[in-house]
Amino acid sequence: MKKYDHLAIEKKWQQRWQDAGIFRAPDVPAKNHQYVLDMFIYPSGDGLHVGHPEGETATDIISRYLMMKGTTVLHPMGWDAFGLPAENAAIQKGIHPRIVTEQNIKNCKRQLQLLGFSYDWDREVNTTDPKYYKWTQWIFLQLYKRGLAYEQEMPIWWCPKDKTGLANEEVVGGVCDRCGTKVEKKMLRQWVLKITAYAERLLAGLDKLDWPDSIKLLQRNWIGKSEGAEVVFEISAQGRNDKNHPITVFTTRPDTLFGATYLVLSPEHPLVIEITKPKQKSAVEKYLKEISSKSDLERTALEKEKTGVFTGAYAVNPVNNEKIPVWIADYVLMSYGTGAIMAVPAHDERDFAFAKKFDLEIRGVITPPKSPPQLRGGGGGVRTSGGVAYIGEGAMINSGEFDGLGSEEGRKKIVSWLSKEGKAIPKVNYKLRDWIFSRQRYWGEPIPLVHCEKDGVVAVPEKDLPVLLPDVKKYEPTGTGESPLAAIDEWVNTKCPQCGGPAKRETNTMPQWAGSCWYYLRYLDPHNDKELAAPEKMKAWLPVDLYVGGAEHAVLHLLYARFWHMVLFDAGVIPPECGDEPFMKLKNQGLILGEDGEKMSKSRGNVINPDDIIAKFGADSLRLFEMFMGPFEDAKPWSTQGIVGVRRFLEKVWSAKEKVVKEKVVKSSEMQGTGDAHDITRGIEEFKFNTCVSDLMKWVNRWSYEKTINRREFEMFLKVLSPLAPHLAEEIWSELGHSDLIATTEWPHTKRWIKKETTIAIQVMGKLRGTITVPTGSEQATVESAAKAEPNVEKFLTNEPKIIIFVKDKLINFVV
Ligand code: ANZ
Repeated sequence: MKKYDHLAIEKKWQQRWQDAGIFRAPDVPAKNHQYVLDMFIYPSGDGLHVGHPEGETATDIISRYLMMKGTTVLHPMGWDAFGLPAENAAIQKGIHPRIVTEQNIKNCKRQLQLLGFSYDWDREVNTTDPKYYKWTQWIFLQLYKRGLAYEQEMPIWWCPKDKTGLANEEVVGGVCDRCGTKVEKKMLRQWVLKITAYAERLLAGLDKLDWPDSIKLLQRNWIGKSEGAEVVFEISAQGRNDKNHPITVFTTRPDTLFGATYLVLSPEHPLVIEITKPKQKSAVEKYLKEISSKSDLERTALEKEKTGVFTGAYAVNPVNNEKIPVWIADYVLMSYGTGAIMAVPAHDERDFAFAKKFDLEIRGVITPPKSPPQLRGGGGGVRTSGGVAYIGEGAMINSGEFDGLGSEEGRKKIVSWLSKEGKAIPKVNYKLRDWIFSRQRYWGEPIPLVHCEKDGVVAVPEKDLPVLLPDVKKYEPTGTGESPLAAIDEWVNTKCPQCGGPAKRETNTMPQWAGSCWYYLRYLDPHNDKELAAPEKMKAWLPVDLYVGGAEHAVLHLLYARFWHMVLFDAGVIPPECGDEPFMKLKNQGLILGEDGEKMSKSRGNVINPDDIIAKFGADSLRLFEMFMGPFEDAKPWSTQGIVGVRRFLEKVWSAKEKVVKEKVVKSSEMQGTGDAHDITRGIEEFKFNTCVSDLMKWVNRWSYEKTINRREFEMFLKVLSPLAPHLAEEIWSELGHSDLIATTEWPHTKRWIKKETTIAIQVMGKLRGTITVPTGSEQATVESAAKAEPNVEKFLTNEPKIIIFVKDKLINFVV
């Protein structure tokens, strides 16, 4: 027997697939088609580690399976190549980021190709290619023309290490999501995209998507829709020089208005200085200084010790005309609602902690329903006389004529009553903020705008796109809030496209997320230089049927891409037939951890390089093991011992072919393998690849007890093995004498396998004494022991039988 030479086999079939062009997708497919997409890869200098190909293996299995089922599949790959790491490497090594990027792409592509993935490489895209980013810039102009891109001087998050501004989504727990450095607030001129204009659609659209609930929830919370009301409190003039000041608060609980015992302004609220009484002035100023360095997260944490200061002013509660004190506290943010709140300590946890600390009145106005709390929703705490706020809903008390009403009805009635006097309006707020879109770095798409002394901001005409990223001598960020592009006078100074007068180019670049917002459109028509993609090609393939990638993109890429898609849809660039959602079904792979159970990272030294694994065990072993490690969505540690077991399984498949015989012809319904193939088919469709692998293993183990393997069953096995371990399957398929590629054969017709059973007569001395039902084809030993145990038979078998007559599937006769 030849040895299983994985290196030779894998190289050979990768070449054959490429030569035959079997993974090339047509521009306009037949009716039955699927767009299967991986989140494209950031080509890092370290290449891929074994964690990367997990999602890619899954989409490859699905694509190959669908192809064999007769579906036309589009399965492309490309490179998300702008961004900081290439630029940082360029700074360190003194090599142009373009060269670094090219090298990295070459290496990552080589690694992907070693795994035998079924990509249509003719459609490869690279976000840093001017032919690609021309269209990224073009899309920016569509946003700009639709009033969805605006310029603003605003305080933004600034990473002092990366020396660039960040989007809110890129700041996690007060640190830069990329490098872990504590971020700072900085006033900067910014380009901002009005994603908030799409908040409601981004929220509503989630309902039609087949995405993991966890990701939908993250997006819902990030968009953060709150329904409530704005209520006006009046600060009445007290002294001679005082004016009346209306203060508007946002509340989601107008049903608690009678329990509002003080107001709180955010320290940044414009009225703070005006309303503060002379006596409190110095205390207030001191407080404002103290909190200026804190992040929103630190300020609003529930468990945080509350701080604040009294202004000396009083406001009038519009429901009962009571005078209540106005405080300043940092747990109220200027960036949300109106920057002012009515505090209801009896029913809000932060207000409760604050009132306890500063000895303010706590007045309960909602009583918990008597029925079990799970039927009512809401908080489920205890009454206010205890140690906590009751945050749930219930019946209104201490609320004048509203007493007895339920929270929901009470809210409506109070708002409608106050609105007649112009003191309240219903209001919906979103947590979502506009997308800060400029970066003060080099390696990104130039924003295609110029600043003209006369005409102001002017869009670069479409015919002049792309605005090429010029070569610079120094990539280092300046740290001044300007990108390194600002230092190239001959690039910056240009003519205004409108008046021809002197103008300066915008020097900020786009964030890394720009190119990845629309790459799935470009795959449909990657070489088109007239438009981003031809409408008939978009109509043919969109939306993406299956999207696979990491869950870490939940509120970044997956939200941004949906936003751009909706804008392009509204602008008529994406035809109406395609729908306004880009990705219908989403699956997230779990992280593959190092052997030590920690996240793989260079600094921990636990990174496993796929090159080494492929050289030693083969791509098929790696693919199969990635799938066998555990449920697709779960995090799971790498195990080199585990891959040895998978390799052993493939060796068994390799030697099983020696037992294959042609003679026995069996109907597929009579083969147990038909049932295994059925289970494996289901496993693939349900993303349960780990059970697919164990079903394949069980199948092969069964053969170890047989002298021969039926050829028909073996070929069925090879076909269902082929999406998972395609190289080995092709090799054995051709050794069996086939001249076609197994990847292009038809997927077997499978059925749930039901074991057949037969009833057998049991005789003692030729007389019928009973019957038993056994699996069809059972051997004498099995039937004999079962028959002897039958009660009625046992009676007559006083002695050990001298002779046993056995006719398979018919009878057994004991002669005593
Ligand atoms: C009174 C009240 C009583 C409130 C009660 C809650 C419970 P969401 O759901 O997150 O939108 N709030 C409003 N603006 C704020 C700001 N700028 N900074 C901090 N807190 C703010 O939360 C809305 C609630 O958060 C509002 O409703 C307000 O407190 C507070 F029993 O008003 B509530």
